Amino acid sequence: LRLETHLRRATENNEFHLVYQPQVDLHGGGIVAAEALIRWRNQHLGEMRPDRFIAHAETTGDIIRIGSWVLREACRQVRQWRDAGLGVVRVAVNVSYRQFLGDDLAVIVRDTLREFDLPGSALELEFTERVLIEDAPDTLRTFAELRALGVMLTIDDFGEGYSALNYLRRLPIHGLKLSQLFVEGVPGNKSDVAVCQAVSGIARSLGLGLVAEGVESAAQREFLLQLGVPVGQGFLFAPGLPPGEFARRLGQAA
Ligand code: G
Ligand code: G
Ligand code: G
Ligand code: MN
Ligand code: NA
Repeated sequence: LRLETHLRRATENNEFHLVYQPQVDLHGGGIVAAEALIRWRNQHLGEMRPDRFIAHAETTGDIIRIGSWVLREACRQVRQWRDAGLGVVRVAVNVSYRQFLGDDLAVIVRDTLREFDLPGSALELEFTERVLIEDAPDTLRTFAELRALGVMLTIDDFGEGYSALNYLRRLPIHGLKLSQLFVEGVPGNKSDVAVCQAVSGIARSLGLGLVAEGVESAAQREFLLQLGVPVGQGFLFAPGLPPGEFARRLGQAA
């Protein structure tokens, strides 16, 4: 069977699960949020990383169903963590551009928050830079509605694409994620240092939050701290963790 066929059946066959990668306060070391990352285990295809099927699912339209599952599962999980007294943790969910166009995202998000009796502040949505590039008519309205729900809105992998900085200024977002593409080279690579400084400057001057991705070494963490980046995510702290392991770490910090 082809990838498409397996992918179409994956949701009903319960083949997806989420892992949770901590976002860490670079000063104090505490966990401030978790990014939910999808994993697919299929008995014929084995373990499939998202970079092998998300783009595909965007083409076929399966991403609409998968994306709704991810949102619901992440909210179910954060409800459970809150009920267990593990603190007011927020979960960040990746939203693909196609999902953004497909349905009324704000309605889906509102209904899912209601279902699990969660405040909007329990959820963060990570959008790709495509929302800045493509001038979809409903973008501003949807962002405004999501923001009104109290949901945190961020631009993922910032700096990789051709970000329209003018448009960035008009979107009511809360933060940016500095792409690991540039974090990788600091503090040694001069042009990576320059891009990190520039993105940090953009975030500061627009009053946006900033999360550095792909933090793997103490030297990178030190550089980012010097730059004033508040939050980091990466293998230095933890990879994506099964929910039980993430909860264990939250519990230790509490
Ligand atoms: O092997 P890995 O570290 O990705 O597994 C993470 C956790 O996710 C494991 O504890 C396992 O119980 C759970 N898990 C693994 N595969 C699946 C799956 O296909 N579906 C669901 N619902 N959970 C899974
Ligand atoms: O977890 P990993 O580093 O393998 O993720 C690879 C890519 O897949 C990343 O760019 C990440 O944003 C994307 N990704 C992971 N989970 C999801 C998801 O639930 N939805 C979407 N749209 N993308 C995801
Ligand atoms: O694009 P997005 O930020 O959603 O993708 C997150 C991806 O980055 C996940 O696939 C995750 O496994 C990966 N990742 C997370 N931390 C690190 C890191 O420190 N180094 C590298 N190389 N990849 C990372
Ligand atoms: Mn992301
Ligand atoms: Na990213």
